[in-house]
Amino acid sequence: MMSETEETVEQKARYIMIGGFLGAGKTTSIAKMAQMLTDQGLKVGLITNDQGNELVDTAMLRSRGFATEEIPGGCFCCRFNSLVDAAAKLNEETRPDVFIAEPVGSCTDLVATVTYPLRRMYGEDFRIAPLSVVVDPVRAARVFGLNEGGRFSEKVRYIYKKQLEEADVIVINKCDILEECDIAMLGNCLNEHFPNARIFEVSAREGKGLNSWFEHLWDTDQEARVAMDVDYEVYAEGEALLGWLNCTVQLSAETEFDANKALRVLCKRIQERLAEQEAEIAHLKMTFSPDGGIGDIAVVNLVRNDYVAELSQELDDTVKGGQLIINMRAEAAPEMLSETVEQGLKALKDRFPELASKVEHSEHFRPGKPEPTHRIADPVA
Ligand SMILES: Nc1nc2c(ncn2[C@@H]2O[C@H](COP(=O)(O)OP(=O)(O)OP(=O)(O)O)[C@@H](O)[C@H]2O)c(=O)[nH]1
Ligand SMILES: [Mg+2]
Repeated sequence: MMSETEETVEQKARYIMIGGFLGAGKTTSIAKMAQMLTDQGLKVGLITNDQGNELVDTAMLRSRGFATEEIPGGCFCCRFNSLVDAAAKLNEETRPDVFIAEPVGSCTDLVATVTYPLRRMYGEDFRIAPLSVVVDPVRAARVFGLNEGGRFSEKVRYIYKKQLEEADVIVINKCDILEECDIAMLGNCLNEHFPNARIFEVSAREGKGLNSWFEHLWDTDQEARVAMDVDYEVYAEGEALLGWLNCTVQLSAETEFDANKALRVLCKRIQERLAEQEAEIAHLKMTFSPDGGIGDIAVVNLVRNDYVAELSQELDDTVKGGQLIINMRAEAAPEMLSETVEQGLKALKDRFPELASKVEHSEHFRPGKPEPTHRIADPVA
């Protein structure tokens, strides 16, 4: 994969940004890419980003041993200087050959607000790869009207389509859950709508199709062209329709309990309540880190109302306590998300009467209007 000359790699670190809507598989893809590069002897530095604090993605990537910096409390475009600081911090610690950054899943206009400013101000330090936008094929088929099913409202779909419009590379992920003919239909549809994007079909989880995508990101620099127009009023309204909740809870018990099962119970109750409220889930993700653990954590995800929550990482042993992190994004009032978590914790108590839960941090909100630090629409002007 590494066709770069060693000299170039030494001089400039590669900056790879993997975008895409909430729950599409960005973190899963980044973990695979980071592992592949590490296996090849390269040093990676990962940067996660979210509107809230206490991030599941950071916990997940760190648990796998990758140097990871997070930018909480706002998106890359609005916290551009923090992105540069995060890269500098990683540089001090590990001097990465490659930075891989995951922007917030409801963010768009990343080319004009992140990569072009990076190129102009820090072009000496970074070589910028094409922007990838990862899609969940079931979600995408619904957004483009190919299939029925739970959908977001129009302004959220505006963001979804804008993300794809600026993509240099569109990655149809989770091909393991679709028939080939469905993948081909979605591929044709995306190709019709976004003819300039290169399309890859992959399964990040199963590691299928990743090599050619990763090689493309390694071998190609992002092409300079005029960035797309974005209506920031519609973008802001779409962002605000998505309720955001992040919280951290300490769980403890006198006797050992099965944390995998506890996560399932909690997730199921939250899912039921959101379905009752007809609130479409974008992504509910939770981690449980055992007290005194040495890295192993349990992770549960849910990316649609009509889907089965999945434990993407499990703990092998029972535990007596640990830290639960909940990150939830859904098209719903943030207050409702907060009540839903309270009810979920109550359901957990009913199921595990000996379990005590203490909420240590909790925030719920609608993201504010994006106000990028920089916006460069034409990189050569
Ligand atoms: N079946 C299948 N599931 C996948 C694949 N890649 C990711 N997933 C699952 O999709 C869910 C979301 O994956 P993440 O990688 O957390 O998605 P994300 O885009 O980083 O989500 P946000 O950070 O919340 O925007 C998890 O349950 C993953 O296990 C895949 O190739 N196949
Ligand atoms: Mg993620």
